[in-house]
Amino acid sequence: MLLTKAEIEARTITEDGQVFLQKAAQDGLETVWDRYQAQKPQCGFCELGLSCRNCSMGPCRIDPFGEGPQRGVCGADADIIVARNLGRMIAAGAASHSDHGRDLVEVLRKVGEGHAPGYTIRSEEKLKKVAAEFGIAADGKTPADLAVELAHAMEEEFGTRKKALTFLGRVPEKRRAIWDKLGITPRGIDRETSEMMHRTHMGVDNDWQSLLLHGLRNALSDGWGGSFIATEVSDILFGIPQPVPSEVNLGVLKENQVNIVLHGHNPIVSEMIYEAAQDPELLALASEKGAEGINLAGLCCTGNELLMRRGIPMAGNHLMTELALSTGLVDMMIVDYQCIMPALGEIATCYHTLMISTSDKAKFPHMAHHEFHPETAQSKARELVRMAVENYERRLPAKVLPAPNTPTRMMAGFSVEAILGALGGSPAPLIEAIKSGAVQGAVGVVGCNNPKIRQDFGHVTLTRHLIENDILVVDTGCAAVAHAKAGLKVPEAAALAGPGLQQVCKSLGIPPVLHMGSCVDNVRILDLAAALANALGTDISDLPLAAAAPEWYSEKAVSIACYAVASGIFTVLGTPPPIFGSPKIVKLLTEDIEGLLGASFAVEPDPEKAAARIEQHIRQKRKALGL
Ligand code: SF4
Ligand code: MSK
Repeated sequence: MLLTKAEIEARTITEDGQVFLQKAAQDGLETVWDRYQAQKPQCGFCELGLSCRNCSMGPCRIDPFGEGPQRGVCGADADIIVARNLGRMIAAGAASHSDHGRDLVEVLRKVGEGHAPGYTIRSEEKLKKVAAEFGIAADGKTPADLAVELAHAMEEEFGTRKKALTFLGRVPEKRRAIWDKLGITPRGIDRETSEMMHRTHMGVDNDWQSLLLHGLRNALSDGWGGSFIATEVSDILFGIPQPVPSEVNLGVLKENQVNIVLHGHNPIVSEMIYEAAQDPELLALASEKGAEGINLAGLCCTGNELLMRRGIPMAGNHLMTELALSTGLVDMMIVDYQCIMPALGEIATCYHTLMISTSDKAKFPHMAHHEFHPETAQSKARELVRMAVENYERRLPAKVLPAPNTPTRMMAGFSVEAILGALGGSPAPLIEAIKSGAVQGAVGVVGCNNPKIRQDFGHVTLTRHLIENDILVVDTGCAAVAHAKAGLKVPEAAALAGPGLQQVCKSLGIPPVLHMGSCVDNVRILDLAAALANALGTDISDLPLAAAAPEWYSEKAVSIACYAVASGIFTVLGTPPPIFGSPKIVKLLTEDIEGLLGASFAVEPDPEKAAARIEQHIRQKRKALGL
């Protein structure tokens, strides 16, 4: 059934999204927005965090109006149930990021052992730096030897034999002292997740405050552990990102080229596909089939990883993944894991698109499974690119609709190293700009899309307000892609910023919104915040910084938000987390936690109001610093 203009505009602010929502409807597809409508009204108990199915005496639910049951069969009250549910969300998010990190460590080890043809060490500089942090001397060792030693040391981080994770060496002393005092210093990465699952089993930790504290520790094991390892090892294997121009929106899919779309999170597969797509033999085959080249395009965080290092254009963010297929131009979509809707395979059956899953731990209906392993990834990537090229001539002309809008230009690649490089090698110029007030502060605007929010509206509205008020925005994930589509990631966008930020951006030739990568790369923001605090001899919570996730949906985002707050960064969420069934927990997380951590959460669905709250927070922090 066709959608009205009003229905379409309520779903997304993006031009390409609006066109392809109608195309999808014409082709009879059911999209994420349709399925969301069909689910309404969603369960009120679950929205409030008041339902529990942790054991088979249940499922149980607590009546938020106080009329029905106030305890589950085991006796758990609303506070315990909400805290346990939140804890399990954090554990799932931390596990996802950290397992992604572990997969990269495995490749690092196999590269060192000579068992991963096609992969290499692209940044010996970072390999040596990180090895030194782990106490491994580089003298007289080959990069291969060092890679094996570092991989073994990192594997230890996942276990239980440590008092504190190694990357905590980058955390300001004052912050470490806070964590020690609260007993939330993360030990082993897997240990904290495993302990959370244990604590939330029936009859273990039944103190909601103790559960929440462990939630913070679990999230810190992600931020300063699993995700940190994922980002650093990706840089070692695939290179440290540097500023790179690119393009975004569905217009990056080319009518006259073989289009391969890469979706998911881990660059292990997509980097090999990138190499294979340069193969002269496969390019010649594409030409034989009538295509003018092999065009790679990214979706979600795998796309962001390739964009940051290779400048590969982005087709879109989370809510565009189904609509990308409706162009009829995707010859192959290759997925790894996380944020890949199980609906995608079935949608692709309406077109000629070949859908390929690649991870032993992520299989999907209606997708062909081609498992990637470091030993065979190079040949597997060539096989898949060949299949995509051969599929080009099977396009169904009646189903093809190229995007009517031209791709929007953008700039990405702002790793911490690239930002410090642009500043002349040290954070001092940024600190000076903050002291002078040219830059009032910095905010990480991160996270997903969610069909409960008009696509990209939350991100773009919030960010426009912030830069207008001289607040530098750094971003990752789907938020970064939203900003890019809105044209905020080109140096000319400095004209949209306040006078101080505009001046700084113009003198450095950078946009006012800096792309720092994928979701695991939120640790680049932590790393930069810690570097600024260390340079000033203070704590992260003293700095005029904030974070926001206006359209978050995933459990990973819950873990990210928790490690941001635990690291001292005030964090505003656009969609409410399932905690409102416990007024005590809401009060702790939005008010009382400030006294413990120097940072708190806020929930504000209206992005203009969220901007006002963040601006007020930044003013307060500046005042406290005497600025
Ligand atoms: Fe019900 Fe308690 Fe079992 Fe949860 S753990 S399902 S509240 S009995
Ligand atoms: S988590 S930011 S939906 S990809 Fe990377 Fe997934 Fe996007 Fe959230």
